[in-house]
Amino acid sequence: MTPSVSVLMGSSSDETVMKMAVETLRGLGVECETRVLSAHRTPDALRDFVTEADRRGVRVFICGAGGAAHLAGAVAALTTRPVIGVPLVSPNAVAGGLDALLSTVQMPRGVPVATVALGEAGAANAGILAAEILAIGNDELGGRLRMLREGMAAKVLAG
Ligand code: RP5
Repeated sequence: MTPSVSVLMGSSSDETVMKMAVETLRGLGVECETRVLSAHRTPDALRDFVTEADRRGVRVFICGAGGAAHLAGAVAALTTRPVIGVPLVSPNAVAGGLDALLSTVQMPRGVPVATVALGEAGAANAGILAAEILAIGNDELGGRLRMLREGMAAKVLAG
């Protein structure tokens, strides 16, 4: 069966952070697949994968990349499915990842990327946001998202 979400990352060195998106999705019962593909190093393979994933019925793309982080933008150029961009802090990051944040968020009008926070918090939120998109018209998933929120609130209030 085609997973609902493709989680892409620009390098295997992004895996530790991007697994937060995967774990969040799986925790919510959302099927996903992961691939390492780069806008710069493997442009042809990226185009082939996104075109095929779109055809298979993947509904949301999550893309994590650092530095000149063009992965999410390149994917958004190839599909009209929602694309969520996770800016990552690469080893040679400028200003703590501001380079990746701006590269991901500053898309031209007409080709949006929903950009989340940097790093692990962003990767987890990308998983939640993808689930929220899929929960439109899926009450069961919506219920699991509400439970996640209630669990967070209970933890805060318990001190
Ligand atoms: C980006 O450059 C990747 O997404 C990664 O965050 C960063 C460094 O990649 P490697 O040189 O470790 O492969 O393209």
